[in-house]
Amino acid sequence: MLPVIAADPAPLTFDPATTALVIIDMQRDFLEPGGFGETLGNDVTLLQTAVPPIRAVLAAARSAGLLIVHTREGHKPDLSDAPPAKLERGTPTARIGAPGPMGRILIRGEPGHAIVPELAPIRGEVVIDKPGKGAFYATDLGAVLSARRIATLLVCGVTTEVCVHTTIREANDRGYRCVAIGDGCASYRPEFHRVGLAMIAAQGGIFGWVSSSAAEVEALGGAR
Ligand code: TIU
Repeated sequence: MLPVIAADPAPLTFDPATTALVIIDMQRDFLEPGGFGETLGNDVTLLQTAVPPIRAVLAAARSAGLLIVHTREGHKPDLSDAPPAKLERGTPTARIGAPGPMGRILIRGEPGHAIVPELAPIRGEVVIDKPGKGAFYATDLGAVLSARRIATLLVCGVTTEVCVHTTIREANDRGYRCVAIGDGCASYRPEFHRVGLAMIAAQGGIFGWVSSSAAEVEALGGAR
Protein backbone atom coordinates (compact mmCIF):
# COMPACT_ATOMS: atom_id res chain seq x y z
CA MET A 1 0.00 0.00 0.00
CA LEU A 2 1.28 3.47 -0.83
CA PRO A 3 2.09 5.82 2.08
CA VAL A 4 -0.11 8.80 2.95
CA ILE A 5 1.09 12.22 4.21
CA ALA A 6 -1.13 14.08 6.66
CA ALA A 7 -1.52 17.51 5.07
CA ASP A 8 -3.75 20.52 4.44
CA PRO A 9 -6.23 20.68 2.78
CA ALA A 10 -6.37 16.85 2.69
CA PRO A 11 -4.14 13.80 3.17
CA LEU A 12 -2.02 12.95 0.12
CA THR A 13 -1.12 9.45 -1.11
CA PHE A 14 2.30 9.36 -2.78
CA ASP A 15 4.59 6.85 -4.44
CA PRO A 16 8.17 7.16 -3.09
CA ALA A 17 9.50 6.00 -6.46
CA THR A 18 8.06 9.09 -8.15
CA THR A 19 8.59 11.57 -5.29
CA ALA A 20 11.50 13.96 -4.80
CA LEU A 21 12.57 16.02 -1.80
CA VAL A 22 13.47 19.52 -3.02
CA ILE A 23 15.46 21.67 -0.58
CA ILE A 24 15.52 25.31 -1.64
CA ASP A 25 18.54 27.59 -1.12
CA MET A 26 19.67 26.54 2.39
CA GLN A 27 22.85 28.53 1.73
CA ARG A 28 25.17 30.43 4.02
CA ASP A 29 24.34 33.56 1.96
CA PHE A 30 20.79 33.46 3.36
CA LEU A 31 21.32 31.92 6.81
CA GLU A 32 24.55 33.44 8.09
CA PRO A 33 25.64 37.00 8.90
CA GLY A 34 27.58 38.75 6.14
CA GLY A 35 25.69 37.17 3.24
CA PHE A 36 23.06 38.25 0.72
CA GLY A 37 20.14 38.03 3.19
CA GLU A 38 21.80 40.35 5.68
CA THR A 39 22.79 42.88 3.00
CA LEU A 40 19.07 43.24 2.28
CA GLY A 41 18.49 44.32 5.88
CA ASN A 42 17.21 41.04 7.30
CA ASP A 43 17.72 39.27 10.63
CA VAL A 44 19.18 36.05 9.26
CA THR A 45 18.85 34.15 12.56
CA LEU A 46 15.11 33.79 11.81
CA LEU A 47 15.89 31.21 9.12
CA GLN A 48 17.69 28.83 11.51
CA THR A 49 14.35 27.34 12.62
CA ALA A 50 14.09 25.44 9.33
CA VAL A 51 17.38 23.54 9.74
CA PRO A 52 16.39 20.80 12.27
CA PRO A 53 13.08 19.93 10.53
CA ILE A 54 14.83 19.72 7.15
CA ARG A 55 17.57 17.54 8.67
CA ALA A 56 14.90 15.14 9.95
CA VAL A 57 13.09 14.92 6.60
CA LEU A 58 16.39 14.65 4.70
CA ALA A 59 17.43 11.66 6.83
CA ALA A 60 14.05 9.96 6.33
CA ALA A 61 14.10 10.69 2.59
CA ARG A 62 17.62 9.26 2.25
CA SER A 63 16.54 6.09 4.08
CA ALA A 64 13.45 5.77 1.88
CA GLY A 65 15.54 6.17 -1.28
CA LEU A 66 13.86 9.33 -2.57
CA LEU A 67 15.45 11.48 -5.24
CA ILE A 68 16.96 14.43 -3.35
CA VAL A 69 17.44 17.81 -5.01
CA HIS A 70 19.26 20.77 -3.43
CA THR A 71 19.04 24.19 -5.05
CA ARG A 72 21.34 27.19 -4.72
CA GLU A 73 20.54 30.74 -5.81
CA GLY A 74 23.55 32.52 -7.25
CA HIS A 75 25.30 33.97 -10.25
CA LYS A 76 28.32 33.43 -12.45
CA PRO A 77 31.42 35.40 -11.38
CA ASP A 78 31.07 37.68 -14.43
CA LEU A 79 27.40 38.36 -13.52
CA SER A 80 26.37 37.62 -17.12
CA ASP A 81 23.33 35.70 -15.82
CA ALA A 82 22.20 38.45 -13.44
CA PRO A 83 19.71 40.88 -14.97
CA PRO A 84 20.30 44.58 -14.20
CA ALA A 85 16.83 44.71 -12.67
CA LYS A 86 18.04 42.29 -9.99
CA LEU A 87 21.50 43.82 -9.56
CA GLU A 88 20.23 47.39 -9.18
CA ARG A 89 17.21 46.75 -6.98
CA GLY A 90 16.86 48.35 -3.55
CA THR A 91 19.48 49.87 -1.28
CA PRO A 92 21.43 46.89 0.09
CA THR A 93 24.56 47.40 2.19
CA ALA A 94 26.45 45.42 -0.49
CA ARG A 95 25.26 44.47 -3.97
CA ILE A 96 25.38 41.04 -5.64
CA GLY A 97 29.00 40.42 -6.65
CA ALA A 98 30.49 42.78 -4.04
CA PRO A 99 33.08 41.38 -1.60
CA GLY A 100 31.85 40.27 1.82
CA PRO A 101 33.09 38.23 4.78
CA MET A 102 31.97 35.01 3.02
CA GLY A 103 33.37 36.01 -0.38
CA ARG A 104 31.52 37.79 -3.18
CA ILE A 105 27.82 38.13 -2.41
CA LEU A 106 25.63 35.44 -4.08
CA ILE A 107 28.35 34.28 -6.48
CA ARG A 108 28.81 30.60 -7.37
CA GLY A 109 31.92 29.03 -5.87
CA GLU A 110 32.25 31.55 -3.05
CA PRO A 111 32.01 30.32 0.59
CA GLY A 112 28.70 32.14 1.12
CA HIS A 113 27.11 30.34 -1.81
CA ALA A 114 27.55 26.94 -0.15
CA ILE A 115 24.75 24.99 1.49
CA VAL A 116 24.99 25.05 5.31
CA PRO A 117 27.08 22.12 6.57
CA GLU A 118 24.17 20.49 8.48
CA LEU A 119 22.34 19.95 5.17
CA ALA A 120 25.28 19.41 2.81
CA PRO A 121 24.51 17.27 -0.24
CA ILE A 122 26.03 13.80 -0.40
CA ARG A 123 27.06 11.73 -3.42
CA GLY A 124 24.16 10.89 -5.71
CA GLU A 125 22.07 13.92 -4.79
CA VAL A 126 21.23 16.53 -7.40
CA VAL A 127 22.42 20.13 -6.95
CA ILE A 128 20.70 22.74 -9.12
CA ASP A 129 22.26 26.19 -9.49
CA LYS A 130 19.62 28.76 -10.31
CA PRO A 131 19.93 32.44 -11.19
CA GLY A 132 16.31 33.26 -10.32
CA LYS A 133 13.88 32.71 -7.50
CA GLY A 134 12.12 29.72 -9.09
CA ALA A 135 14.08 26.46 -9.40
CA PHE A 136 12.75 25.72 -12.92
CA TYR A 137 13.73 29.04 -14.55
CA ALA A 138 16.99 28.72 -16.54
CA THR A 139 17.90 25.34 -14.99
CA ASP A 140 17.65 21.68 -16.00
CA LEU A 141 15.45 20.77 -13.02
CA GLY A 142 12.51 19.91 -15.30
CA ALA A 143 14.67 17.52 -17.34
CA VAL A 144 16.07 15.88 -14.19
CA LEU A 145 12.57 15.29 -12.77
CA SER A 146 11.18 14.03 -16.12
CA ALA A 147 14.03 11.54 -16.48
CA ARG A 148 13.09 10.06 -13.10
CA ARG A 149 9.32 10.15 -13.81
CA ILE A 150 8.84 12.34 -10.72
CA ALA A 151 5.24 13.39 -10.02
CA THR A 152 5.29 14.65 -6.41
CA LEU A 153 7.64 17.20 -4.82
CA LEU A 154 8.18 17.60 -1.08
CA VAL A 155 9.43 21.19 -0.89
CA CYS A 156 11.21 23.02 1.94
CA GLY A 157 13.86 25.71 2.40
CA VAL A 158 14.06 29.47 2.31
CA THR A 159 12.43 31.81 2.04
CA THR A 160 8.82 30.71 2.21
CA GLU A 161 7.30 33.56 0.22
CA VAL A 162 10.16 34.09 -2.23
CA CYS A 163 12.06 31.06 -3.59
CA VAL A 164 9.89 28.33 -2.05
CA HIS A 165 6.69 29.96 -3.28
CA THR A 166 8.04 30.75 -6.75
CA THR A 167 9.26 27.17 -7.14
CA ILE A 168 5.97 25.67 -5.97
CA ARG A 169 4.04 27.93 -8.36
CA GLU A 170 6.31 26.95 -11.25
CA ALA A 171 6.01 23.25 -10.35
CA ASN A 172 2.23 23.38 -9.92
CA ASP A 173 1.82 24.82 -13.42
CA ARG A 174 4.05 22.01 -14.74
CA GLY A 175 1.73 19.39 -13.26
CA TYR A 176 3.64 18.36 -10.13
CA ARG A 177 1.88 17.69 -6.84
CA CYS A 178 3.70 19.94 -4.38
CA VAL A 179 3.77 19.48 -0.62
CA ALA A 180 5.31 22.34 1.36
CA ILE A 181 6.94 21.16 4.58
CA GLY A 182 5.69 24.00 6.79
CA ASP A 183 8.27 23.94 9.60
CA GLY A 184 10.98 23.16 7.04
CA CYS A 185 10.39 26.58 5.47
CA ALA A 186 11.23 29.95 7.01
CA SER A 187 11.12 33.64 6.21
CA TYR A 188 12.76 36.85 7.43
CA ARG A 189 9.14 38.00 7.89
CA PRO A 190 7.20 35.52 10.09
CA GLU A 191 3.85 36.89 8.89
CA PHE A 192 4.86 36.22 5.27
CA HIS A 193 5.79 32.64 6.27
CA ARG A 194 2.40 32.06 7.85
CA VAL A 195 0.40 33.63 5.04
CA GLY A 196 2.64 32.10 2.37
CA LEU A 197 1.84 28.62 3.63
CA ALA A 198 -1.86 29.45 3.96
CA MET A 199 -1.91 30.64 0.33
CA ILE A 200 -0.65 27.26 -0.91
CA ALA A 201 -3.35 25.18 0.77
CA ALA A 202 -6.25 27.65 0.37
CA GLN A 203 -9.10 27.14 -2.09
CA GLY A 204 -8.84 23.36 -1.85
CA GLY A 205 -5.05 23.41 -2.40
CA ILE A 206 -4.72 26.01 -5.16
CA PHE A 207 -0.93 25.52 -5.36
CA GLY A 208 -0.59 22.26 -3.42
CA TRP A 209 -0.53 20.85 0.08
CA VAL A 210 1.03 21.98 3.37
CA SER A 211 2.42 19.38 5.76
CA SER A 212 4.99 19.21 8.57
CA SER A 213 8.35 17.55 9.07
CA ALA A 214 6.85 15.14 11.62
CA ALA A 215 4.10 14.06 9.21
CA GLU A 216 6.61 13.60 6.39
CA VAL A 217 9.02 11.60 8.54
CA GLU A 218 6.15 9.37 9.62
CA ALA A 219 4.95 8.87 6.04
CA LEU A 220 8.49 8.20 4.77
CA GLY A 221 9.11 5.73 7.60
CA GLY A 222 6.17 3.73 6.32
CA ALA A 223 7.63 3.92 2.82
CA ARG A 224 10.82 2.02 3.64
N1 TIU B 1 15.20 37.76 -0.05
C1 TIU B 1 14.52 36.63 0.12
O1 TIU B 1 13.60 36.53 0.94
N2 TIU B 1 14.84 35.53 -0.62
C2 TIU B 1 15.70 35.48 -1.68
O2 TIU B 1 16.26 36.46 -2.15
N3 TIU B 1 15.96 34.22 -2.19
C3 TIU B 1 15.39 33.04 -1.72
O3 TIU B 1 14.29 33.04 -1.17
N4 TIU B 1 16.11 31.94 -1.81
